[in-house]
Amino acid sequence: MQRVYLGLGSNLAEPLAQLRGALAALAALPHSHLAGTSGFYSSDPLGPADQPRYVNAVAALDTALEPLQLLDALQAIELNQGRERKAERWGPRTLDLDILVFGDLILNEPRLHVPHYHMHARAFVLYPLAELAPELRLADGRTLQDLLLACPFEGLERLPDGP
Ligand code: A4P
Ligand code: MG
Repeated sequence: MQRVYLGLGSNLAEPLAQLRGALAALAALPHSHLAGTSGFYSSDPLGPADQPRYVNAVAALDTALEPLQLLDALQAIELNQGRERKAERWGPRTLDLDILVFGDLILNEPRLHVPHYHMHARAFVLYPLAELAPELRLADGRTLQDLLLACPFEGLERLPDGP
């Protein structure tokens, strides 16, 4: 079993329901155990501004799946929840599931970069992650606490409604 942290994001078609649906699907993954879920956070869109605010969360998953098997499973969940992949970078989506951290692994394959290449500077990833793993150290040696110090909470709102 490897401890994996997953980023969840949605800004279309009832984001809270999208995240709850995704958590139920993660809990049902084979050879895996959903070990924890952060609260839900609202933030302004990063990227094109003409799209709704996002709701984000982080989940801890213990899994015996291989990294690419897990990616396939996550993409199947995204599609099942109406995700359409469009050419526009960082455009709106019903559900985005990102592998943030996969044990101590560093992967740079065409389909999978781990740790996730943009997580280091994103408040909507780092603050929910800190709820689950405040002592986390990335494979490159950087600690989550150091990343948080460089990443203001500004613009992020922890929602009263959680998982
Ligand atoms: N891929 C590579 N590494 C990974 C990984 N660690 N986890 C590949 C998941 N996928 C990974 O992803 C494109 C390809 O990345 C996949 O086919 C996979 O093989 P995608 O989900 O189809 O496209 P995307 O999500 O639009 O691209 P990208 O660059 O991953 O976008 P991000 O970084 O996920 O950003 N603003 C707020 N406030 N909150 C958000 O959650 N999210 C985005 C999307 C933009 N703005 C946001 C938010
Ligand atoms: Mg993605």
